[in-house]
Amino acid sequence: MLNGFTSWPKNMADLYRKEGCWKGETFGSMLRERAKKYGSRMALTGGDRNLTYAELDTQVDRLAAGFQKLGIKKMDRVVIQLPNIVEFFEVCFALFRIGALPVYALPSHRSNEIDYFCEFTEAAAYIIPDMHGGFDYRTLARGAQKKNATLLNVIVAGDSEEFICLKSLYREPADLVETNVQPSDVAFLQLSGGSTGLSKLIPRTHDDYIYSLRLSADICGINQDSIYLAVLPIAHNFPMSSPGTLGTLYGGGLVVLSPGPSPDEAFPLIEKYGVTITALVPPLALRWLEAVSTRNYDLSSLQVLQVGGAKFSAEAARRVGPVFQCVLQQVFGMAEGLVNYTRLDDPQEIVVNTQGRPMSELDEIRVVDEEDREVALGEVGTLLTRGPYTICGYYNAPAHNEKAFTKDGFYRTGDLVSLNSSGYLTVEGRDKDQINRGGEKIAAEEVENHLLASSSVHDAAIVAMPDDYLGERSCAFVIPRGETPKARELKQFLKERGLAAYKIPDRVEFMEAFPKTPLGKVSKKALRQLISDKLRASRKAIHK
Ligand code: J2J
Repeated sequence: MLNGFTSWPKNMADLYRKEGCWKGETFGSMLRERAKKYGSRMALTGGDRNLTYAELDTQVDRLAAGFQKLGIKKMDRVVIQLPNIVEFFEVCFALFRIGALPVYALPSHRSNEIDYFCEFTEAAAYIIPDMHGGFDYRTLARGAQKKNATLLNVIVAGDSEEFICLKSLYREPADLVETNVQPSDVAFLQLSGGSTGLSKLIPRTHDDYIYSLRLSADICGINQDSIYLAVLPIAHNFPMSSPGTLGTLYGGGLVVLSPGPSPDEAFPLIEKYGVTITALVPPLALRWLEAVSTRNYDLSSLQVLQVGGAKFSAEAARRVGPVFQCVLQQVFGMAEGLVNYTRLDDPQEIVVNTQGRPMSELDEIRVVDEEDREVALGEVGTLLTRGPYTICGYYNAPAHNEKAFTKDGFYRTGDLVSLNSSGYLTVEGRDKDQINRGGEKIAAEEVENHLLASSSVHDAAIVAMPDDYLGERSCAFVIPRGETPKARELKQFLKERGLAAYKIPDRVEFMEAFPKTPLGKVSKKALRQLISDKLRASRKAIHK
């Protein structure tokens, strides 16, 4: 068992097995079975690479043997930071097969995040592309290796320079030494959006994650004829599991990898492969809605367009069906577990106005007030949840877990929701200190701590400001120390500290003192009000 992992209480685990949620599968065995069943059918296509189920299975054995040769063992953590390429799946399944744990970094992460993941997980390896999006990932590897003695292996998909070349690792399938991987073992560490300090890590087991894939594939109508286009970064939980790439592979469909999310990259792939389902965050859905009329691609194969990760406005939701001639599915999920879907045959008003209902009958949800008392049906409250695929604790974070979970094991999502009489949830806001920048989550405290490291900052508070396109952007309120710095200097300061670009505040406002709550804490509510009033006033001035 992995140290720092909180497993389900025995009575709950027994229940989930008895109810048939956890069927005792592992990712390694799942791929082996799919290869037997679907052998010559295409599993993955991306760039200039295609793999059938049988080929993927063999490649995975070959690479798993190579990882073993390098000394990577069961329970070792391996930070993976790869773009949407076929190698991502070879790497993940090879690690699953030997029981090592991928830690899913995103391509947008920089030294601030990567150094932390490597250090916190005591990673044995870090796997990167050479260059992607004009950025050289080998520079991150050099920094991470300097700071982390345990990081013995840096593996590069591409030109490896002084590091290990991924291609050189593939051995004979027969070289693989069978590892005893249990369905109840942790399979990987996913990242949380975070609200306090750095992202917490989320341990997901084979049992619980595969259950979520099975349910997702069923609810989203995935079968052998499904063709899923991955446009969001594939390491993120939404395009990975709801049903995402892994749910599609679970169901025997084809996964098509788009190098990026723009209509000019994705639309040709939809036409070429006859894509049936894809997943977007709201700002991308808006961009695609605008792009359809000015592009000349046949998108008629599309049956389901999923939107999730952040609140999708009802007005935009109404446009999806008519513009794409397909079904909209709203998805409200979280890497910690719980996923809600609108169902494919739900009436239009449910699909447009709600974010769906939990996927499992064994998901327990409570909508509560500040004292954890359940609110009346239809009232807004904080969402708490517990269930067969929702974690019972973050990895190695006992103090944080005390706050993030109730005594009886419910996860505090930090989302403000209302529940209707048919069990559907509508997301009404948030009571966690986080900014949701079009699906990308920013923990305010993390960025505030970086700003406080500047000699020109006395105090800092980061809040969300409304934005037509992204839904929210971030605004940093800063009390300067001494002479007021320029906003651009502070942004540059954060960039130099290695912060991922999406975390750098979109706007900086200077002030002499922060508004306070009656208890004397900084009132973020007042700050949010202040910036949204200011934006509204400046918009009015422009329109005069
Ligand atoms: C409003 N807020 C939403 C929605 C997520 C499927 C889909 C999304 C994620 C994801 C995921 C929202 N409307 N439709 O993992 O499997 C906000 C909530 C939630 C947080 C989780 C999946 N869908 N959110 O976005 O771990 O605040 O997962 O708690 O990145 O995103 O973020 P994350």
